[in-house]
Parts: sequence; C-alpha cells; structure tokens
Amino acid sequence: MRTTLACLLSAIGLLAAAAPSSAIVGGRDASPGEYPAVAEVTLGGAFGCTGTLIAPTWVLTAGHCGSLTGAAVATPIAWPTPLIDVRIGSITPGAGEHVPVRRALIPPEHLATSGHDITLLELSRPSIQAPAPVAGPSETALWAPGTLETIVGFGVTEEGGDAPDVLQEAEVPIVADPDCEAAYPDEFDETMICAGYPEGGVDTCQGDSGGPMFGRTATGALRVVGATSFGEGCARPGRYGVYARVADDPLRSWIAAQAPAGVAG
Ligand code: 4AZ
Repeated sequence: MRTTLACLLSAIGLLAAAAPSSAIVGGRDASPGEYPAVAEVTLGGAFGCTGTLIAPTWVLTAGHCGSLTGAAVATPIAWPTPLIDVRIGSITPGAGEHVPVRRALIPPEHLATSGHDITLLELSRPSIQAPAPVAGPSETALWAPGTLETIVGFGVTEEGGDAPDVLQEAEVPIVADPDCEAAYPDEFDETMICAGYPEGGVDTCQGDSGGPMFGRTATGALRVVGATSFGEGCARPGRYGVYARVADDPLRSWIAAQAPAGVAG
C-alpha cells in the first residue's frame, strides 16, 4: 500500500515536471479564410495531424502521420486511404472541405529514423481551395536563418494540453543548421530544418505535425518551407521545433517528382 502510494506520488511528480513551460504554443486564432490551404488530417479516426494543400489534388503532411507504424517506428507503410480523413480550408476542426484520399505516398527513406518525415496525399478530386505550393529552387532566401516564418496548425496550445477550437498561427525564426544540429545531435540530418527562439515560448506541438511553416514571397504569396516534424516537448528553451526541409533537396525533388504542381517554379 505504502509502495503504491509512493509510486503514485512519484508519478504525479514526474507529470508535474513534464508540464508545459508556457502555452501551436504561444500563438493566436487564425482568421476565417486566412489559410485556405491548411488541412486537418485525421488518421484512423483518432490520430490528429495538420497538412497543406500544395496543389489542387495534393496534400502534404508528415511522414509519421501517413505512416501506419508512425507512432512506434518510422516506415513508408501508409494508412489505408479510407482511414485518412482530410478537411481543407476551415479554421474550425471538422468543418473543412472533405475530399477522399486516393493514394498516400511516403518516401522510402522514411525508415527507422526521424528524417524524410513527409507524406503526400493524392486526393480523389481537386479541392476547391487555393493551394500554397512548396517554395521553389529560386526561393531559398525565403527560409534563410533568422527569417520569421508563420507556423499554422490544429495542435494543442500547450504541452500535454487540449486541442484548440480554432486553427492557431504564430511566427518563429529559422535557426541556423549548426544550432539545430547542436540541439538534436542524434537526430539532425539534411532533411530537417529548425525554427524557434533560444528561450522557447513559441512552437508547434502535438497535432501540428505535418502542418506548414510558411514563408512569404515579395508579393505576399504563401510558400511552404517546412512541415512540422518533431521536437523535445514544445516551446522549451533550447529545444527548437524541427520541420521537414521540404523546400530543399532531397525532399523538394521528391515532392516535385510526384506532384509537379506542388512546387513553385
Ligand atoms: C508532435 O507530437 C509534436 N515542438 C510536434 C511538434 C513538436 C513537438 C511534438 C515541436 O506532433
């Protein structure tokens, strides 16, 4: 009995220690119609992710979202398409345009590592929403270190917290690769890019996975420069958010090979 109580108390202590340092974390409600390309992606009726319509028939999300084994180990084995629910263009969960998925493609390299963390969902018909493509080869300046990017998602607003009633958005700066590698020495590879503040406070979190990190062209058009991937907790100091490096090779070329219209020219 005493042991049980001690176990319970230490479990509560551990839970408290893992509690959030702050409350997308540190964001705000998106406005209606602000992000028509952002999609809510639900796998197997329960597992929630975010995605982006990058071309009329293509949604980009995370590899660990599309992967049937994603919760345990990274593999390119996708969920059966009837179990993938995509709703596009609404800031309210469950309210977006529902379009059935025809195919789910995961890079073969998304195997047993945290890298190559993207899935492409081919839709059975074109969405009526306006897409936001991946930044093209001539747009690398849009994600230079220090550039403020916009992160958007349906994920929780604090570590271990609840999902919001409205799509969230926030801004975070791109982190130089050596600093990202220093934060995640065991995981970092060429298919990742970090964003966030050294002091934390603003970040993606659970449920934002696969969602966009947007840059903007000189005329204000949205370009996807990252897809939310992972991080140690959310918004913790020194623990940047890690994003799939979709606007750089090898991921950009892989996306362009499957969905040519999904990458800007
Ligand atoms: C997640 O569990 C998750 N702070 C997504 C993003 C981050 C952490 C966790 C980055 O889907």
